[in-house]
Amino acid sequence: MAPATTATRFVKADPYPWPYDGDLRPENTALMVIDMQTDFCGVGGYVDTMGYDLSLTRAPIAPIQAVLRVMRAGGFHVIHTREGHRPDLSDLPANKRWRSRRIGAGIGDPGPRGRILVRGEPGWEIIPDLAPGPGETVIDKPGKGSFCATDLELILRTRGIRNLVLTGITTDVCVHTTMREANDRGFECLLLEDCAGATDHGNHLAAIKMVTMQGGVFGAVARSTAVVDALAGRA
Ligand code: C5J
Repeated sequence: MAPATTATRFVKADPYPWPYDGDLRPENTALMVIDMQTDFCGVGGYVDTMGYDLSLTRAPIAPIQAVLRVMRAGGFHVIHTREGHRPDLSDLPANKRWRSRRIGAGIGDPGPRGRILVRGEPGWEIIPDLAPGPGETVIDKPGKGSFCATDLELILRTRGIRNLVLTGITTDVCVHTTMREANDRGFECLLLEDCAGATDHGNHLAAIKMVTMQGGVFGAVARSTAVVDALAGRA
């Protein structure tokens, strides 16, 4: 619950004003920017090599920039993630590599932006438009979820972060997996629909809808402007 002396603050969201108890403060809330890497939204990266439409995974860049601006200015925590594997591929499951090779974009194999989804390669870098700022946390993850085989939960608990505003790509894979993992751990999650994108627009829409079922089974969904308005006191 919000401390007795603190006014409540909500973001206009579906299916409930978020967060559930109005305890929205810079101290307890983080913006998560998931996998905005060249491999997922840049020319010559993993998604491009698979032949998917980059405009879908690039669409969230400008809305994320707007949310980053207001949340940075408000003193909120910002956490970036990067999906990628060790150069020796010791953390790459054989089935994940096999599946990626089937579609012509083998993880660990050379591509136009270096070895696909390998840490330290140009394609693995976060795009310059959304580069992490000084002091912002960067989580390197070998899987789709941001909690699997990372220290993310330890960092969140240590800093007293309870609310997560989720953005990034792809909506139906890494963003959704992270939201589900976070929700099961008791974090209060908000997915910003225009700040996320998938390699298939139907999957993006389905992933958004899934969140809103059962009274908000994984949390709530809002648009970036709702966060901007709430933080400006216009909600
Ligand atoms: C995928 C991700 N789609 N960041 N990764 O393989 O969603």
